[in-house]
Amino acid sequence: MSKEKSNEIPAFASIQNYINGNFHNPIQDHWIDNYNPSNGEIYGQIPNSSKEDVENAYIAAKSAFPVWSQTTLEERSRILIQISELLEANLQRFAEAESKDNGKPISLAKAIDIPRAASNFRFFGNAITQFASESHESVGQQAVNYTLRQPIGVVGCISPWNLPLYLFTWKIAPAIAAGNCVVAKPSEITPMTAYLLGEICTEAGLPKGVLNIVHGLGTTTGQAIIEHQDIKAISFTGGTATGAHIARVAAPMFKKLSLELGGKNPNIIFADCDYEDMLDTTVRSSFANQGQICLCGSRIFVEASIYEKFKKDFVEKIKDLKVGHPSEASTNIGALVSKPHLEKVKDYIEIAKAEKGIVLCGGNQVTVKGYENGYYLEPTVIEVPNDECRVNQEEIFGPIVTIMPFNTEDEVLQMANKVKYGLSATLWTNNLKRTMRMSHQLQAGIVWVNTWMMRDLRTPFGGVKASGVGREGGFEALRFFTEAKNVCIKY
Ligand code: TXE
Repeated sequence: MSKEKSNEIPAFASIQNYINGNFHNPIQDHWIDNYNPSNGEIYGQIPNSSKEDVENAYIAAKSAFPVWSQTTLEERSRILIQISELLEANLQRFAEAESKDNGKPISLAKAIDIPRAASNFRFFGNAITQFASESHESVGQQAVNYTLRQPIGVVGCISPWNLPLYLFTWKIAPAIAAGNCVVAKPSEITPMTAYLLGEICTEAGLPKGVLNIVHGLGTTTGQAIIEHQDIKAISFTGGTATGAHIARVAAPMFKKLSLELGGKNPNIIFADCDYEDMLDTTVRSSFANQGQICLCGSRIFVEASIYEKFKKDFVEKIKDLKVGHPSEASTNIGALVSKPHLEKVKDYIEIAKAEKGIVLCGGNQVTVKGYENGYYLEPTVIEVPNDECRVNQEEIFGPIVTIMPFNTEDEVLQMANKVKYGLSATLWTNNLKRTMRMSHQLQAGIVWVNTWMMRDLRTPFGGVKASGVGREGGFEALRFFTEAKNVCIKY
């Protein structure tokens, strides 16, 4: 295990593609500026990789596949766990890079994002040694059937900016554990930790070409990956519109797809819940990572009998949250990821007002002393007049939540389900029968009861409706990254 490196990301950091175990400039020498959201300054450049770069990544992956797919599970597992350990040993360095690139508080990157990326490698390193397939004896026909789970070949992994390394590795780790070779693209807005991961993989002894990381815009680099005839599966997390586009491009080539898309998740609070626990968790589920998590509970529905009390207590707690520079330990809310995103989120505050929403707290851009050009916004709570207004229907993906009261279980269930998304839902109640009735009827891939974002990596993760198709996590991810083949032998 190597020692933690103390060197910071240089003030001006340019990064390269990681192809066949080496770092390369983009062939066409096209570059994109990388902004630091905490101060609005350009602090580096990243390749805008072309089709040729993606082709080189593909060739490296294809060449590595015959050996990697035949490498023993124990050896693959050992390397994945070694990557995990190196990530842990480099926690500080990775957390600083993530925070600088994304604007998230460093405390969050250190406590959640980077440890979770390390867990992804450790988890799938172990899971692959436990992954089994079924066999069936065809009684009376003197035959036995067994299922092989074979790696697909070269697969594509495309990830977003909100939890950069956490979501990037959530795809890469099961893909390589299952014996595939990968062409991966992180978000062009937050590429830094993916770049650093290349170094770690080399150090861990991952054979050349098993993981190839190309940087660039979705419309150039991402498009070249999804259009590639021989990249047989795509695992994507990002916006719903992009997911629909990928599905259209991939369909004629019969690519296997896993799409984890947007959410507009209900947080349903009944009067019989454990109030203090609910209140603290609701602050987190509303504003963690500046509200830029697809699982955030952005629509809060509160039973009418406790609505006024909740409103007062919640707003009081929100006013205590400190918006500040991501590197300061006391910061609760860091910077939003980019200027265009800040503008989009701010627009929703105006849309809410025009729709007769009442801003109960927040609503303003914040100027942080010394970082005046950073993308900071107050955590904002909007009381909405009805559940059909745009701020209650569209994914904002920022530090904005809506609240409104409800009277009955049926009424809130209807409102909760009346959006195009169906990723997650949170339910606060101590009534067992209601818990079961509601959990079974909520249109969501994940239902949390009396908690939020508690994750066990063995469980299936994904959404319904416009929140996507397919499931990640546990053996579901290993099933996605393998083809099932049935062998029938007559004896
Ligand atoms: O996502 P995009 P953006 C939501 C959120 C946000 C919106 C847009 O509402 O405001 O999506 O965010 C790559 N072919 N979520 O613009 O564009 C792109 O380069 C192949 C929810 O960042 O979907 C990046 O690597 N790839 C979400 C990735 O797709 C393409 C997290 C995601 O970018 C591509 C982030 C193309 N044609 C945003 N176009 C969640 N569910 O967690 C783009 N990409």
